[in-house]
Amino acid sequence: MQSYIDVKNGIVPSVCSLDCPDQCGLLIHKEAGKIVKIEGDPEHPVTKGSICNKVRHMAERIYDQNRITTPLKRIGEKGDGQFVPISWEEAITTITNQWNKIISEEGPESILPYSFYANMGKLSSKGMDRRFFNRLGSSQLDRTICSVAGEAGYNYTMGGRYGTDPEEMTETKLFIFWGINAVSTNMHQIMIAQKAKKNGAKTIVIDVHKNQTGRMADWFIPILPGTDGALALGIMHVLYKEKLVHQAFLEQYTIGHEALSEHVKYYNPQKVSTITGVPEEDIYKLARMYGNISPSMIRIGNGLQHHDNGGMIVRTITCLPALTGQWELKGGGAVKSNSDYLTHNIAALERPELQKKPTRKFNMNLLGQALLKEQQPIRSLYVYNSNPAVVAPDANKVQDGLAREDLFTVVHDLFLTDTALFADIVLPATSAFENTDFYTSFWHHYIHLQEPVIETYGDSKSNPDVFRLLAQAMGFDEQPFLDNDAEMIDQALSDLSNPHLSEVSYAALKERRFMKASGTGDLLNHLKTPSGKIELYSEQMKSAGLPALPTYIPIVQDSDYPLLYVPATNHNFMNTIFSNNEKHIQLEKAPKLFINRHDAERRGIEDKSTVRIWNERGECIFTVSVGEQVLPGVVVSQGILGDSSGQKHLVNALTPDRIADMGGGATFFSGRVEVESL
Ligand SMILES: Nc1nc2c(c(=O)[nH]1)N[C@H]1C(S)=C(S)[C@@H](COP(=O)(O)OP(=O)(O)OC[C@H]3O[C@@H](n4cnc5c(=O)[nH]c(N)nc54)[C@H](O)[C@@H]3O)O[C@H]1N2
Ligand SMILES: Nc1nc2c(c(=O)[nH]1)N[C@H]1C(S)=C(S)[C@@H](COP(=O)(O)OP(=O)(O)OC[C@H]3O[C@@H](n4cnc5c(=O)[nH]c(N)nc54)[C@H](O)[C@@H]3O)O[C@H]1N2
Ligand code: SF4
Ligand SMILES: [Mo]
Repeated sequence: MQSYIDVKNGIVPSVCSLDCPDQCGLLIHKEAGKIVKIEGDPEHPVTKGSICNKVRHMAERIYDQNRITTPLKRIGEKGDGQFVPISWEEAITTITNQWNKIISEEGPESILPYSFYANMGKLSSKGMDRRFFNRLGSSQLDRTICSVAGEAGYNYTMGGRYGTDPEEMTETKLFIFWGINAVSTNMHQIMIAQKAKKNGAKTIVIDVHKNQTGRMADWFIPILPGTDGALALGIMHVLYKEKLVHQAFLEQYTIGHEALSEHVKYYNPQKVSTITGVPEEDIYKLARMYGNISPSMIRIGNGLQHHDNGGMIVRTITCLPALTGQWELKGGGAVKSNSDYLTHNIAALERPELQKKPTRKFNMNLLGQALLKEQQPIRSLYVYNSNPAVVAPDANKVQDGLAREDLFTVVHDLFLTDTALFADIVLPATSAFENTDFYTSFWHHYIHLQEPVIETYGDSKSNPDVFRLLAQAMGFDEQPFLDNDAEMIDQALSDLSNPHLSEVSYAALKERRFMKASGTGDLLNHLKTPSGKIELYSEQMKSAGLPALPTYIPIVQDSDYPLLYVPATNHNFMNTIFSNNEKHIQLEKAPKLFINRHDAERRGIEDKSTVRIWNERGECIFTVSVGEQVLPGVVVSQGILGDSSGQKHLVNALTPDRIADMGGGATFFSGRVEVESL
């Protein structure tokens, strides 16, 4: 087969690498070897040729004049952005000399990798990098910033990240988008709901902000942050009381349904209304709709779990489809994540046996504390696939840590990000279009192969290639460091214990580009909970010191600041990706802070005026939007923004670095603030 790189003029297939559930099939149009246009692949069974605006304009990022093309060495103060180009040889030698010195003085655990899934490719995010740091004996990172709390809550109930197949949702009659801004973050889920609407399906959105997703709903239900668990319990109360539960399903497929029916008597709609801000009659109406319309599907979003009680919220909502027997129906159930249908051979890829002894592990949400407070200090940080100076909670603390003179920091990225400004050495990264890799969606059921479609940009290198160079320079001569990309994919897709990938192999993927997980329709007979049933009552949770039955636990009141602050993501950026690209900045326009009219009036704040928002951790300046988009007591902004544009927009300066109830998750949306007119 001809390599896609060799195609100078023409259209070649690809897949989107971004941290987005849709994982679209793409067609890349090339002229003279360069990308001139990106569109959706109409042959992709789920995404069917449509893609978001962000990626439609991806070429402007790939060829952005500010992209870094060579390794760089810092010559100014940390944070001020003065660098000079150096060779790869000098860069690798500088890094490994520093590391050898640190290891001899203070041991390998003084080195910490920091990464996330900005490039979702398995080789790019959990392959040669994991092999390298295992062998190095560095400290390990617990990658908790995104979805762990909710996944833990979902898994206690359902036994794994298994949910409804999006391709079956044409049958769905009721969609509940719960804590997800799907118009921006899962657009094909919206397209499926809109198609189902032609067959009479209804859409409900439950959110703290009437954003673009709330505005397209048949019914938008505003709720106070962190109270969704109580709403779900109120729905259960009505379902049991009005005999809208599916008794035969409960008996056959669940444990704890009797205990639950007693337990939810406490959560009557009157009480739940006081907690959630949802009117009592709306709680009845919602419960009756949920009890009477089938198949129904709950799309469980990330917004729910970025709270102190986020794991329990998701755990509680996850019980609902079982109460009405939705899992038996095509298009019924829920989706939090479908990742486990596509689990590959992780050990073959990451090689845990290369680690000679267990090392300390840091929760990535506590990076600021880790850099500033450790008894045995972290002396070197290696950042890739992530931009912690902006995305991590309590970001001022993180930036204070990054500014430490005695911290040797390496950042591998495509751009001089806010984090890279603090680096001693910056390494240029390839874009995903320049790499070989494989991708699995966490929403639909497909696995994709990516082969390079364009030449490497400048002197940039892929994540696996940089770790191969580092391994060689450190004298790691074991076979795992000699494997090439194709061999690594082959290993990751061989000896699979996951029956859903029984037909998938590197060879098959090379021929077909994407393949669907098989045998995914029989979830109820293969539940991986301890009891093999849907666990409405969970012994496992009890052993972990959590209530065994779904229970409403309020978020932590960490201060007396009067407003709850929810800084979620925006439409035109992907976390911080695109936030430095001119085209996307223009599309996104100026960020706003949404405040309720009552709260604005009490503070003398007028619509479109400039406000300061602050708490004990930091402050931001925003233009305000006054109205009814949020309930009293709540303020919302959109976008994970930084200050380097010269504006005070570092939203994570305000967010707490407390840890959620499950999985070590983040609590971005459980912080409190005050707002004043400037
Ligand atoms: N355009 C775009 N797409 C993206 C991203 C992006 O930055 N931009 N990021 C990607 C990533 S990494 C992820 S994890 C996903 C996240 O995408 P989503 O799953 O949509 O999650 P969030 O954007 O965190 O928040 C979703 C919604 O939760 C609401 N919310 C916050 N707290 C509560 C609450 O207590 N109750 C309720 N009911 N709602 C609440 C927020 O107002 C927001 O509308 O999107 C991915 N896709
Ligand atoms: N306030 C607030 N904060 C949040 C959130 C929120 O909703 N609100 N959401 C949280 C969530 S859910 C997430 S997932 C995190 C996301 O946090 P991150 O994953 O850190 O964010 P990104 O901005 O997606 O990516 C970071 C960097 O990776 C680089 N990159 C992309 N591809 C590659 C590659 O192949 N190699 C290398 N070396 N680098 C690459 C990009 O250029 C970018 O600068 O943010 C979290 N922070
Ligand atoms: S960011 Fe999401 S919607 Fe946009 S092209 Fe990538 S996978 Fe598709
Ligand atoms: Mo995320």
